[in-house]
Amino acid sequence: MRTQVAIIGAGPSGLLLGQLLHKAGIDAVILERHTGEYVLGRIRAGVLEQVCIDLMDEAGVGERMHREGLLHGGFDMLFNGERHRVDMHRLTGGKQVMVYGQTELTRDLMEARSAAGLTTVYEAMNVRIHDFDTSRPRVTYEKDGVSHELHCDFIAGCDGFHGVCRASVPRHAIREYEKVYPFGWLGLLSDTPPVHHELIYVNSDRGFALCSQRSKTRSRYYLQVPLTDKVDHWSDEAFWQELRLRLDEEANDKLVTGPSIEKSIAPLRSFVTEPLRFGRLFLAGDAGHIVPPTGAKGLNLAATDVKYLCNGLIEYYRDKSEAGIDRYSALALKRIWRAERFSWWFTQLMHRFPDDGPIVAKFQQAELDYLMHSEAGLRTIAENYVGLPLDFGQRA
Ligand code: RFL
Ligand code: PHB
Repeated sequence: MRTQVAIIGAGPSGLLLGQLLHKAGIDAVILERHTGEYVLGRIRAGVLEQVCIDLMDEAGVGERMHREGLLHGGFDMLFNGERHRVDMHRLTGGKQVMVYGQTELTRDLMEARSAAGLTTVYEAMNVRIHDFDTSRPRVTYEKDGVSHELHCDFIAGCDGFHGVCRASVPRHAIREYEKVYPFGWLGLLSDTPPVHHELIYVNSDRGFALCSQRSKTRSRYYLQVPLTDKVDHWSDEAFWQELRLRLDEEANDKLVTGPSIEKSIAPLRSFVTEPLRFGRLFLAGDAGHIVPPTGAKGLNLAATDVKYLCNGLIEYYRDKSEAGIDRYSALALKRIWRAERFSWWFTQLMHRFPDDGPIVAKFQQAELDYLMHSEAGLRTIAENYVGLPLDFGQRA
């Protein structure tokens, strides 16, 4: 088989890239290790920035998102028993974010891909990438026990943090930066109405909590937990009890509890790979970087990587110019480091770290108190949360 771009991974990065390339008349094949149902079963991101919303529109798959997504113009911060609202809409000159689950976004992209008759090979096993330091890269894989070879011009590594693409790069050619946090997030999804119409980020003496949502009838809550905790040891009852202890009276009065439909623990990590291009191989999304979820940036960064990469590939095929693909790594990394910085800062501001004493909790409360009463402080949070424009830092 032959294609122009071989995309490894059918998560949001791979599917969005496939769709944008298709719109530009560029042929791509996607190879995915798991089944489509498995990919859709992973409960992950919930908040889309405007640039991500725009990219879904550009890919021609925004219709259901606009119908079902919930636009949010602000969120609450709860600390020291008090609630403060960050009015993103006012602070950023009218910008908003959209609550629309990664599962739904992935489903829309998958359906558009199959409606257009484009090739995605699910359950592609033992995917290996070859010769990406030449002009004739190849990908080999097995499907139903049969070996296949895919010839291509480029390989897009959209295969997430544990994928094969980054792992195939010679160690001397790559630099990795990493910080692992000493706690995880225990997430619970339930068919109960959200406790509040916007998100609530909570810094409490018992640790961080987040009240999020997927729709007006589906809630997503998170609790900071020690890394040693196991999800099986958390009954739904224990989860709700602990959440109540981290919320204020107003939220506790409104909280509706119910059985979980999903419960899992995610570790928190900051991670960046430099560069993101190795000859004819490009890394995009979680394959190249990870952020802790506190700033809701992971999926959004994946989408903007894909946009930069797609622009470069279009320039290559349409204008016969390599300038765009040559720029990809540096351009994407600039945006990535800004989001990494924000996510790390917001994480250390909102969580209890095991080695920090009571003085650090006081520092956090003083910083939060300052930020919530300073126009500049509020704006810096709002501006980063809604997402910096694609060309931020490049304008005169
Ligand atoms: P994915 O989603 O991991 O998809 C990679 C795909 O590649 C496949 N794969 C392979 N296929 C073939 N061969 C191999 N050898 C392969 N190895 C792997 C995998 O099966 C998979 O299908 O990466 P992608 O596409 O780059 O997307 C990234 C996002 O999923 C991620 O950044 C976000 O979910 C992060 N995230 C959030 N991001 C936001 O923007 N806003 C949020 O509110 C938000 N909340 C979150 C999050 C992530 C979380 N977890 C669990 C990590 C909340 C949580 C709890
Ligand atoms: C989510 O709804 O899953 C979510 C929302 C905001 C975050 C992280 C996760 O910062």
